[in-house]
Amino acid sequence: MADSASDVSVLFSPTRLGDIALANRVVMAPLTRDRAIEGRVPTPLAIDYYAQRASAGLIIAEATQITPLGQGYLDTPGIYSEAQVAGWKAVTDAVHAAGGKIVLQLWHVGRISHVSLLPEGEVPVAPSARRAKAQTFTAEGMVDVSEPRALELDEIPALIADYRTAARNAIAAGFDGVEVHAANGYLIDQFLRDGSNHRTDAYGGSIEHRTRLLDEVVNAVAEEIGAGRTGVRLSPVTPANDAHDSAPQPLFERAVARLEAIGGLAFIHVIEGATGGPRDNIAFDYAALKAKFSGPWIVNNGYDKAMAVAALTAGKADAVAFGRPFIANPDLVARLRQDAPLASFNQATLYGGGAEGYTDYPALTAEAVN
Ligand code: 8OZ
Repeated sequence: MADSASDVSVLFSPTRLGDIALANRVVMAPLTRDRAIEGRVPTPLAIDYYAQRASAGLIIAEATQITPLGQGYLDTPGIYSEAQVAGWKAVTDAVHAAGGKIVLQLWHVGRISHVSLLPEGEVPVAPSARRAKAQTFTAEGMVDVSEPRALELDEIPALIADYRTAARNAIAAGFDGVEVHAANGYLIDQFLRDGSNHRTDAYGGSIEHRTRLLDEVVNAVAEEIGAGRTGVRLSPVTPANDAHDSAPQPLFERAVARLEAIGGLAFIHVIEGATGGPRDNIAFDYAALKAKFSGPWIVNNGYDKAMAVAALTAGKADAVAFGRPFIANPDLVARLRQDAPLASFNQATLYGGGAEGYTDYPALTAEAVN
């Protein structure tokens, strides 16, 4: 019989997510911080910010747009220019020097954008020309998102090519892999759901059609950089950004089955419940979802140490992603290990600004960071 100490140790035991070896099961979830002020290049402060958090088994770096048209918030970073690749290279070098692993979250916001954030004359693109009931953060503060236009069928190959190029750029920038952002009501999620996808072509209508873009994007990325370096984030029942679907259980089971068929993906990362909110907003059978996939499974949303240990011990997950706890606790792994108190973050410095509320949250002690 395992005693309680060895039960807890599961959280700090090594594992592999595809080609990526992790020192522990504590993953840093992607966190948008809106500090990429110059050329949508990660701020130089991001070098320290991520290096401070390198004791995570894996860092999933913040959502990063694959193309200028994929941006939906002020000052989020990209991975489509040489300057962005160079900026990210400094980040990955610092994380690796500190002994960590880091993947990049590849992001296209689709309709969750505003014309002021896009290249001159462009409007947001989406599966269908239906505006989301959602707001975004611009130079003028929070505003309603703009009316999108529907992507033409013949634009989809170029969109998939943008994901492929972004994945190649991420590897050139030294990342250990990528996470395709297919969650939280952004472009791929907009295609998945019948609340936002009203297309009548091969990318809309049936579940088979609505899961096609996800499948093609992840296939392209996996082909480009290797399936073992490619992960995917899903959020089956989140209402974030006006995401909704009439039948999420069969939809996401089919989505995961298609990802399984690609073979050898590094991981699937599932947000359980409402992103950053209640875990039980809509009933959903996560075990049935996990049963469709033979690879590593990361769970997320409101986990504490006891919940994380319970999920790992019960075989419900291979790793647990913590988002908000990492903001004010750069040494979260050490704090969890020691049952030390967790600091809370300042909401006012979450998005935008400089070092304050970003790189100035202290570790418990200099030694404890390891
Ligand atoms: C918070 C603010 C802006 C964007 C997500 C990338 O929800 C985000 C995001 C979160 O996935």
